[in-house]
Order: sequence, then C-alpha cells, then structure tokens
Amino acid sequence: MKKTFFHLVVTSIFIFVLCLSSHAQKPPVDDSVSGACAKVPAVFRQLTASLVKDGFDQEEICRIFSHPSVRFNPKVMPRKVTHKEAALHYEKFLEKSRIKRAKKYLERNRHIFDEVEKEYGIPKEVKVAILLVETDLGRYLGSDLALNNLASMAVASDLDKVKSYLPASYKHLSPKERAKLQKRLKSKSKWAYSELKSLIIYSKTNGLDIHKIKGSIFGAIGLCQFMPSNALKFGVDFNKDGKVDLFDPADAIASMANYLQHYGWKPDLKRVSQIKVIKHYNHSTPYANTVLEVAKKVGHI
Ligand SMILES: [Ca+2]
Repeated sequence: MKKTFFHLVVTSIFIFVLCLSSHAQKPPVDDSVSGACAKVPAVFRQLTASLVKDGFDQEEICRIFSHPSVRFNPKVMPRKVTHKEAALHYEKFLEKSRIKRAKKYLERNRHIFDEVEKEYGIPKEVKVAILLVETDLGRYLGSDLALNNLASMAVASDLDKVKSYLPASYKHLSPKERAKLQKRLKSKSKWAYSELKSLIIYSKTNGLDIHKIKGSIFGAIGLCQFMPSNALKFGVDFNKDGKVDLFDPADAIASMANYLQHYGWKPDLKRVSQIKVIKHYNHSTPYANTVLEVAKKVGHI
C-alpha cells in the first residue's frame, strides 16, 4: 500500500514535470501567430484586425505587417487629398532626350510591342508613350513599398492624425471645409483599404514578395502603374511564366493594352475618342494629350 502510494506520488510528479517541460519545448501553434502579431506596429493593429475579419489568414497578415520594412508614412494621405493633377508639368516628357530613350526602349522590346499590338490592336507608340510618362520607362517605380503607402492611407481617416502634414492653406479651415476634408479622408481611406486587399491578393496569387513591390506614392505598381485592383482585373501573363508580373515588360505592356482595349480603344479611333480612352488611365486631359504627342514623336523614327 505504502509502495503504491509512493509510486503514485512519484508518477504524478514525473507527469507534472513532463508536462511543464513539454509545454516549454513545444509552444502551442498559435504562439507563433501571436508572436508575429505582437510585432505588428501599433498604428496598423486595427487595420490587421479588419483584414482578418474580412477573411484574410491571421498568420499571413501578421507575417506581412510584422516585417521590418513595414512602416507608417503620415505624409501619404495629405498628399493624396491635396494632389492637383493640373499642377504637374507634362512638357518635360516631350524633351528630345526622353523621346530618344522611348524610341530605343521600343526597339529593344520590339518583339513584345509587335506581338501585343497584333493581339490587342493598340499602337506600340501609344504604349511606349504611357510607359515613358508613367515610370520613365521603368526608371521610377516609386521609392517606398506599395504596401506602406496603401496601409498608411488606409489608417489615415482621421483629420487630426494628418493635419500637421497638410499645406499651410489647410491649417485654418472653416467648419464646412473641415467637414468636407474629413469626408474626403474617410472616402480615400476606404479606397486605400480596398486597394491594399487587392495588393495582398495580387502578390499572393502571383507568388510575388509583397515586401519587394515598390509603388507610387498612391500605391500604383509596375511599369504600367496599375492600382492593385486593376492588376487583378486586367493583368495579363503575356510571357506565360505562370504569373502576372507588372514589373516585367511583356506582362506590363500586354496588361496596359488589355486595359485600353477594355475602355474602348479601337483601330482608326478619332483623336477625341483616343483622349477619352487614355483618360481612363489617368483622368487628366494634359496627361492624355502628352501621351498622344509623345506617341506622335516616337512614331517618326
Ligand atoms: Ca508573366
């Protein structure tokens, strides 16, 4: 009896110690998730919770947002809401040196431009002109990650959070102006959140590292500067390598052509209708005129 009791006590202690050690050696699976989630910057905690609530995998979202390259840039949203297209100078794209580079780029990628033109009917000169105006033929693809810019806008829906970054003219707003600006912030934040979701899906679907996808200040990506939602809708895997990579000339040029065709580009379209289609790319008449002027200059090789 004594021996049995002694054995019981020893066995119990053994099991207890075993449990403790096993707990220490093998943390529950969820610990790795909460570990990564704990590293998500505080400014993005609510955003990541929303993404998980909207159906994204928690582990994936925490992995994305706990990466050291993720950061909040409070200056993005103020730029978005004060952005004035008319203030941009498009005439620089008509400079001789740029036209010369566009011609060279076209020659270097002529087989792609020709094949895409055959399939979608968009003149190669128009496509190279858009690449020149959008990213200077891939020279400028953005200085920060699309993820950071979109996430920064998505969380900046509150005027008080971004007001110190607004231009001086926005400092003394009337209550009516303030309400209007606040409404605009909310709407842009909602838009950025939706684009952020598209970016996550785009990178995952195409096996691209989201922490390497550079974007414009407003989150446009690739040589053709598509918003992620358009990358999902109009992206074409033209070189048939199994992924839509908008940083690859073949995919970018074909995706752009697909987009323009969708918005009504046809052969023998009159200039006024061409302008209308190009404005779907960027809602600016000076932009559309510049694209056609560059195309005309490039065409005269
Ligand atoms: Ca591809």
